[in-house]
Amino acid sequence: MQADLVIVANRLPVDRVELADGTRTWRRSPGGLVTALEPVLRANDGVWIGWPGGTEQDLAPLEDDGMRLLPMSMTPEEIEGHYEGFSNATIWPLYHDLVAKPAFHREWWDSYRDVNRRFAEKAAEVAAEGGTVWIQDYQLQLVPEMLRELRPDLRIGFYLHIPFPPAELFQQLPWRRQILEGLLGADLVGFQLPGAAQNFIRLVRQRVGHKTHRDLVYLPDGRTVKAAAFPISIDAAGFEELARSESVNARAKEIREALGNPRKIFLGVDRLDYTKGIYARLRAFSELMRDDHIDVDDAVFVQVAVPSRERVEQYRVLRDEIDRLVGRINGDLGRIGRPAVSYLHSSYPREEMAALYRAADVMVVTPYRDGMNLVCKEYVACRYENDGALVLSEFAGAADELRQAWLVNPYDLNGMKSALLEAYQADHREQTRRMKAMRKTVATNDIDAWASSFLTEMANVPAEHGKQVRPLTEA
Ligand code: GDG
Repeated sequence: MQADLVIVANRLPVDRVELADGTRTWRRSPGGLVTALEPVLRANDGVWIGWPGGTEQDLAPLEDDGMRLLPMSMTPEEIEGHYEGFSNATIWPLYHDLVAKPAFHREWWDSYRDVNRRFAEKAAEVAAEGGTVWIQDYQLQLVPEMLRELRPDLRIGFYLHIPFPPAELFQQLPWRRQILEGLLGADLVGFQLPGAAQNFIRLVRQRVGHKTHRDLVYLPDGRTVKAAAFPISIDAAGFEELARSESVNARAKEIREALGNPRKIFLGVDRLDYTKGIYARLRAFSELMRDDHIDVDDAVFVQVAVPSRERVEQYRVLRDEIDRLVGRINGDLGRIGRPAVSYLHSSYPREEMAALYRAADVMVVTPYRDGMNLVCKEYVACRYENDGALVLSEFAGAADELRQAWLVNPYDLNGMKSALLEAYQADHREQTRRMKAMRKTVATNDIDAWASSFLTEMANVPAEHGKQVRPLTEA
């Protein structure tokens, strides 16, 4: 198998699942990334390398809807060391401004390096002469350098979906230099925001000692590496189409009825993650109820918390804390048939998500730190009648684009209460003014624009670093 375009990501766009009768099969896991990359992969006869979940070994390559997928297997030790350990208990909290304390373990690092090497070897095996390899996210930061050593003929791109921290935090990492050198194997390193690219450039200058100028790094061997921002987005048109469908609107009505037709519905949708600020937002909301600014007969807060990384200690602790808080809020403030918070620890199909977005009057997205946050963009895409209010944390990457949201500092509980109340009380004109502007932004900067801007930039990499891939999705 040889391919001109290779995507390397921790996860494949399909999961390995076991059916009730014990047989094993593949299930498509839909996401923005695959929606964006599928047409480009097809146009370039590309391949996607990634882990399908689970511990099954020696999985054969497969085709899904014309897309070629190459499953990488993981042992239980690798899942513990590389994935749950170094990726999610070291890098994740460190890169999210130490919202939780990162743990540093040498065995986790060893496992991270070994898994990165296996991914790099697989990419080196399948990339065609002069091909393009696009590596995704924080689990694979060493792959660019490892791959370049094996295949200097390739064009290599890397994209980080999460924030890249300032030097003051990054330098805590015992393996800081290896990570920077790992990333420098790429020709183009993409980030969500310009500030992250600047953090990276500054660290490379200070810690590795390379010459830099603006967004470029000059390596001793004559190669240059570019670091720039490519803010990710969603399939806006696809979401709007779903939101306009009769079935989704009927379901939205059903949801409102099931909640007792309250005047206003507040909504939060997040992976159950300590970066997302779920606890603080529920507290802010409950204080507004306690202080009689909002009546439990008038409003309800629906919080969807999608199970995530359940074997990592900090995530278990968080789940217990939220469980307790929701119990206390409803015990104190709820009435029979009228909870203050309707809490759902579960994941849902895309249609149900769209129905929730249609049903919600106030969308509350309050992470302490978030690379971008796609949920707020999905809400905006679904509000085709230009109504609804978005309360958004200043510390989500999306706040750079969605300036017309009610922006909040999630660490400031009183500030958050005022913003929630303002959004709750905003009249239709005010909502429309803000929503119209945000909808324009999301419709223009969609996921296709993101993928083609990255691949166009890759096509500008000097010819000695491989041949060009066709960047346009319709190519
Ligand atoms: C990382 C970065 C960055 C969630 N629950 C369900 C479901 N989802 C979908 C949402 C949304 C996506 O998952 C979540 O994306 P976010 O951006 O909100 O957050 P992370 O998972 O932390 O993503 C983040 C992103 O990567 C992309 O670069 O924006 O900053 O942390 O699309 O709709 N989808 C379905 N059922 C669920 O239960 N179908």
